[in-house]
Amino acid sequence: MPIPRPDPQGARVIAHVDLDCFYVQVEQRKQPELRGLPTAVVQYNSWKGGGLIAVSYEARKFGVKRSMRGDEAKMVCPEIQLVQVPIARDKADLNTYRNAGSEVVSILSRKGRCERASIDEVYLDLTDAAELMLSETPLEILEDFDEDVLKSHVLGIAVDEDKEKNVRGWLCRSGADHRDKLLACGAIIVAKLRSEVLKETEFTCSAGIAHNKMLAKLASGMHKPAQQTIVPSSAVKELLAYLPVKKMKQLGGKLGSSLLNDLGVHTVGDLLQFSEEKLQELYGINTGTWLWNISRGINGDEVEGRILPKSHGCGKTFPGPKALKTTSSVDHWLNQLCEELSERIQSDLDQHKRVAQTLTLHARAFKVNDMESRKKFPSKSCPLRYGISKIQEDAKKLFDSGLREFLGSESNVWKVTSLSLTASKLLDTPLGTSSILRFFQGKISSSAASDGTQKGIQDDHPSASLGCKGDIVSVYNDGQKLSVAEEYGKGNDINFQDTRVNRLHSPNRKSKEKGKDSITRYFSCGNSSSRKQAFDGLNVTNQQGGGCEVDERGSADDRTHRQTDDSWTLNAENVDPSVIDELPMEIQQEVRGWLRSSKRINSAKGGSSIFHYFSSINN
Ligand code: TTP
Repeated sequence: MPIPRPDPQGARVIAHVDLDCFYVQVEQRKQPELRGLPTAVVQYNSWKGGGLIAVSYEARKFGVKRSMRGDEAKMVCPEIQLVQVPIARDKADLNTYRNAGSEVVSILSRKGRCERASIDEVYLDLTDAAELMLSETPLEILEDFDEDVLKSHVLGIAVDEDKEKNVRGWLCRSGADHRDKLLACGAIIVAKLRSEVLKETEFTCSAGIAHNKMLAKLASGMHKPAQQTIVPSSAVKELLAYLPVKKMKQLGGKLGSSLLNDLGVHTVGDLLQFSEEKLQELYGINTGTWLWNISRGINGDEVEGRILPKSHGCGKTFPGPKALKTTSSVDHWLNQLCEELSERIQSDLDQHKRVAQTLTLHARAFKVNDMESRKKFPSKSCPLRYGISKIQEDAKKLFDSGLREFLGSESNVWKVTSLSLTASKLLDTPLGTSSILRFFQGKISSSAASDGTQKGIQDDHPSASLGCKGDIVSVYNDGQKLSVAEEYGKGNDINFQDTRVNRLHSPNRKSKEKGKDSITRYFSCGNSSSRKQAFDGLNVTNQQGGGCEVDERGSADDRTHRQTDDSWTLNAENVDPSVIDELPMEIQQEVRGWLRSSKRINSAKGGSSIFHYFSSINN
């Protein structure tokens, strides 16, 4: 559901930068002899020459489109160069494209807050940089404009033969208001960034410069390739008056259809005839206000300051005769996907110290004897455990659980047409704590998933306590864009509600919610045996020489703590503080809390029991 945010006080300068025919440019950089030639990147399958996923602007002139297959493209443009996407593990390998996108992001982030919105799209908040430029250089006296700035398209100004002169006039006109002056500075900064991108990466990109994200995004696609478009406030009304509703982000689906069919609204500007109250009455308070806002070009969404992906995903589709019909074929592909996912989350952990918390499986399937059935294969989530074999084990359990639910009591023959896995809820780990965080994940997971039961597996829909919206996967027919769209949160449709993991990691949560928060809540949930199980891995060793060891060893076999019946003895005096210092801050606070209580109990009774401590919290 769209969330209405009023434009903040004070003008902002926001840019949306989008690389041109991105995969083609990456392939042309690898093979420079392809530059300037009509080129397309094709999906790896060989049916009718493979599906086109990116088309160069030279090929577009011949009428080549992304929806075509290679053979069809050759018919409309015989000289087209078809390049295959790289393949790894029998599926498309997008790493080259991801890395190329990261090169661009690192350049664009030089001038302001930067949000990586997809594999090839970035939002920039250039407000501070523009204000600074304006305070240092009055635009009226500027003479030396970069050629790229003068080629900008400024919506609303006359486009006659001397366009560059008009643009120059707009950029440095003396009567301009502050908002327009900021946009002019934004345009100068963006043109410079684009030329740096070209020089350093050889990629061209296009950009929109406006006062908010929504308008910047609309503008970046208006003039492509290698151009930029500026949206002054005075041009917004006309821009929206002609903008078909379906072109607006979040109006492509049911909401847009309802506007069209139920209200006869064809363009975003048509919405202006409805009062806010009327729109709220028809579509609810939030959506109503959001519609009222967008029809006036109001959008207060912040540029998020995120240059790393929100999640990692990989998927594969099995169209037509390729549909998977046996559990062994599903297992085979899940194993491949898990290997890729594991590699990617491990590299994220190594490079960026981020730990993924949630594993989600999405699938598409149908019942062979019940083709009419509209029932969807439910998406399933569970806490993510690191290590290929653990991810594989959990992914299979998620699939089995989904399949059971999908089939219900019927023993139907099924076919799976797409599989995808997502690792989400990527949290930063303070330096040195990754092993401990992984330990916590491992424990949550093992108590949830590896005991052979369905514990810990969650339906993946908004009402579930863990996971993301069931409809986040918009599977492109090649299964490729799926992962990247998801990764960078394209479309704002990832809505995680991972309450359990938040309890462990969110520093903002009050840690004393009647004594049942974060670790203690986790440990104290369930019956005493699950509490015991949860605590097993924490390997609290009451060593002879003193010291409390907290490490990853957690299996029942290598337990080194002393256990008597259902209690663990802990001598708080002997706890090595450096071990606690390794924990994330919020967990440190809690562990220190335990120890304080433990000391109090110790001094009162001459001994303590963590297990009893947890029991007392629970009671
Ligand atoms: P887009 O930005 O949608 O398109 P583009 O960069 O190819 O072309 P344009 O200049 O019009 O922006 O997608 C970025 C890349 O994502 C694209 O080069 C290939 C990939 N992609 C897919 O693999 N499958 C898809 O269905 C789409 C839409 C894109």
